[in-house]
Amino acid sequence: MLTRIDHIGIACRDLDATVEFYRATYGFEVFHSEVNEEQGVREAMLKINETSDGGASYLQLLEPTREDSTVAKWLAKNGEGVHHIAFGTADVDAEAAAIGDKGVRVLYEEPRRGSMGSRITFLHPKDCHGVLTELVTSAPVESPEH
Ligand code: CMX
Ligand code: CO
Repeated sequence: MLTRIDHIGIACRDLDATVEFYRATYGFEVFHSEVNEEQGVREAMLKINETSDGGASYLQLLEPTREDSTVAKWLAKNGEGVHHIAFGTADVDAEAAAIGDKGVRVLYEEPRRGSMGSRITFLHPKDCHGVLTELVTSAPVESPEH
């Protein structure tokens, strides 16, 4: 079951300036930031609210760390803006398998590491009416064993 909007991923060229926009305009503070070399991003997570499944919803601000990253490629084509949405689930493996069985392309054979030790995978935007869609199982609240 998908139980929350975990985050909305927003591609930006200048992470610090974008963080400052969200702080000054809306009062959102950075909850967590990290570099994910595998994904080729420097990111800031702004927590918006906690959710009834024990998780939370965030904005994920993403700046590419290298020119060949997916976000750099997307920025070059589209400019800054909403890059993907992410649904939270207690079991990303089962959700990915079930959605894959419906004919939607799941981009990773095994979930990979996402923000704050989460496990993530992606669904191809061309199979999701143009929306790059991520599935997330966060750690450690939902998966203390990981
Ligand atoms: N949203 C909607 N459509 C998208 C898209 C996006 N974010 N990214 C690409 N597309 C579309 C393109 O517009 C293109 O469509 P057309 O053929 O009609 O022009 C098509 O998909 C292919 O795009 P591409 O530019 O050739 O890009 P690739 O196929 O090389 O990569 C994708 C697309 C989805 C496979 C790649 O972006 C990917 O693997 N994404 C998952 C990983 C990721 O996004 N990581 C960064 C975030 C990390 C995090 O959230 O933690
Ligand atoms: Co994301």
